[in-house]
Amino acid sequence: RANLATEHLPSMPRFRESEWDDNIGYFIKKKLRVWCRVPKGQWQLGHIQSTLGAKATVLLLDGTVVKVSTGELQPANPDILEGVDDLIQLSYLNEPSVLHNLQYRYSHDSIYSKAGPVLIAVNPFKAVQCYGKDFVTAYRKKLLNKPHVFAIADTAYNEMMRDEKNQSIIISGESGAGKTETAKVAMQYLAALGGGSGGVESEILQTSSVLEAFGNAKTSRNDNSSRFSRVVQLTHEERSYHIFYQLCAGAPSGLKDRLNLKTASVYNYLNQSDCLVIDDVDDARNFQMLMEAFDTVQISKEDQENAFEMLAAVLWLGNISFQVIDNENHVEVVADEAVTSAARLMGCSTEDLMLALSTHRIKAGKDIFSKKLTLQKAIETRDALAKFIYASLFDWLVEGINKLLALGKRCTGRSISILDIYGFESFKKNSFEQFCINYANERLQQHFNRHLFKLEQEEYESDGIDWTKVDFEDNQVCLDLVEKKPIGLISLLDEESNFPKATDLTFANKLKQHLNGNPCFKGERGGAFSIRHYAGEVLYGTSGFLEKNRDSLHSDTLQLLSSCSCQLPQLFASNMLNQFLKPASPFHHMGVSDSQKQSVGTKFKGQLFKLMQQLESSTPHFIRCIKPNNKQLPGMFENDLVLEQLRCCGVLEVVRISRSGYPTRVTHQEFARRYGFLLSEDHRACQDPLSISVAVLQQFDILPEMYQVGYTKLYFRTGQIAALEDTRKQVLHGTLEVQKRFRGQRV
Ligand code: AOV
Ligand code: MG
Repeated sequence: RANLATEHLPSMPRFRESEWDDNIGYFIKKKLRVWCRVPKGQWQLGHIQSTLGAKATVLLLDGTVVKVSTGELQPANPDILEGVDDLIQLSYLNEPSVLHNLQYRYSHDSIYSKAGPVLIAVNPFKAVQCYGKDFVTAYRKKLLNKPHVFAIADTAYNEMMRDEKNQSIIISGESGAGKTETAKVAMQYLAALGGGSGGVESEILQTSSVLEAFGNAKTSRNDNSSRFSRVVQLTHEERSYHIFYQLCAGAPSGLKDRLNLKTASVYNYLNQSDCLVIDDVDDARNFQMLMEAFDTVQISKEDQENAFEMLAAVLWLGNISFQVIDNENHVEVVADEAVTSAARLMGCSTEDLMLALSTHRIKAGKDIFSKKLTLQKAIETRDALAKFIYASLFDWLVEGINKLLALGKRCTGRSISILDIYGFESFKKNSFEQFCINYANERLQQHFNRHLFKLEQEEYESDGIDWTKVDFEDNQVCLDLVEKKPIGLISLLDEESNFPKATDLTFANKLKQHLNGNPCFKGERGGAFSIRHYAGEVLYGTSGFLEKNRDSLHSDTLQLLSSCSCQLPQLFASNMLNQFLKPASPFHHMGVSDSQKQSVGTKFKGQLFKLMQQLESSTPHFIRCIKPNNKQLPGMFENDLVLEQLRCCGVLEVVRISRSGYPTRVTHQEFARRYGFLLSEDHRACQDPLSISVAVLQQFDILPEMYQVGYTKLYFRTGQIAALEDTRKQVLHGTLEVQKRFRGQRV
């Protein structure tokens, strides 16, 4: 992290952006370049010729002369700063300069840049040659110090070893920005560090192939998007999880027969979005690769077969249809290939499945009687079963993989976590899924803010450091809107979900009634509402919110699953029941009532809190992925789109804060202990840690503007401690007399 950043251009005038107007004359005199916003809105480089009042005449680099108001001009950085690695090196940090720097690097295939402590990764949408084994070695041996995910992973590893603290690499960015790819690059590096004889490297890397097949799907934003629920309903242009299409296209004929498997177009859960294939993606071939990955992560053939049975069962469930039998809209299941196939794959009788999907047993006192379901209820019951099987299958897979990876491996007790989640989403139509996704991103953004702005500034203040505050967008108000009890969105949703007569519209009205005072909330027409997220305003339709939040699995369905002769349905059911039953209570199927079950929203919030706790107890390393265009195309850098992302994820403020801040901090005691021995003995004798520290700083001529002395700690600008560390190393490795060698020398 040796960035001796801002001080290397002493001849440049340094002024705040608000002082720019007073410095225009200097730019004319010295013929310095400026950014000029031409009438079309784009920024172009030029030289100011003259000014008259608030108007300036500017000669652009292409030879044209334009007249613009001085408000449309910004100082440009000198040539030698073209394409610097770290944005904090820029003398001028205005938006056109930052954009130009990133674009310049991008056009030279340097997709990684630093913004102070944060790594920026701009999605290349093509193969870039910087991930080979030679690159791993080069970063490991510190032969390369250009910004890279490898460098971040290396720092995380070193800090874990040095500080004996857990680390986390937190990757964020919009959908399609490159988070998952970046996470894989980080894993590649860490696996290579930990690899060698055990061969854990390929196992770990292959786990992502398996998890992606079951957890990723095509959306309109990203052909390989990380998702979480979408088994039963698809939006136009989108697909369900890759695994379904891979299985249908790639299963060998024996397996196909055993599963009674047809082509993807036959299944309602897959054909409803008119999108069965992805350009340039061969599902059948990917199925072969998945089988290899399964073998590598040592999932047994039997388990694989069981998993495929569950997938086929889900597909057939989606084809089960109902026949209305009376004028109250009650139904019976149509006895056809769909229901017989689903029943056979799950290991239950067709009659039992038909019964579970068309009736619910109700307990009244001691009696239990059967009630026929309406068409709507029956469809909900069927879809809930399909979703439950798929979700359980995914959990089972993750658990299995974790067990296999941990098997016989040495565990040091310290960890590096890599966080890759679904990115912020705003579609034309947004529903409960987008709400959950965006809420999670909102929480992560707060973690980012806390670490890079809030905690930083609070620490300076409480330690008495002279310091200019940098403003940042606090998103607590938006989080309150979602989380507050009892009047937050999730609480209100739960309340409405438990109310039998509630509809999506009554829910929408409830929100309007209670939340309209929150500045991040707006009730919209037609049962919609909008939330002002940190990354922009999103319009949500309430349609389906209640049902998706309830995600109710009736106790009859659970009982059916636990009576199945196949291994997995049984396991899924007992896992579910174990969640509800305290160890002491008797095992009783009818004991699970819907009100005992946590809603999806509340469960999601709980999981998110757990995640945040885990992140809070580790040292964070942030990677911000940027999507340069919406077309998933290489070589296309859309300024406005990039700027929007830089703005809303706070990158520009981070650069400002790191430039004016003191990223390295050490307590007086630590500092004295580590560097005190560099002083002569008479300096060291009978002195307190603070005096020793100050003496070290003076002896080594650390410039006063490069550090600050707080009540408890010393604060250093970027790069300063590296120089001292070097000296310390030299002294420890050499055996020359310390005092003689260093007294009076400049480091
Ligand atoms: P995401 O994880 O951020 O979206 P991905 O990591 O899936 O986005 O990236 C989307 C696509 O961009 C990939 O499928 C690649 O084609 C391309 N891509 C990203 N990073 C690189 C890279 N370093 N080199 C080459 N191509 C890349 V989402 O999960 O939708 O929020 O939910
Ligand atoms: Mg992803």
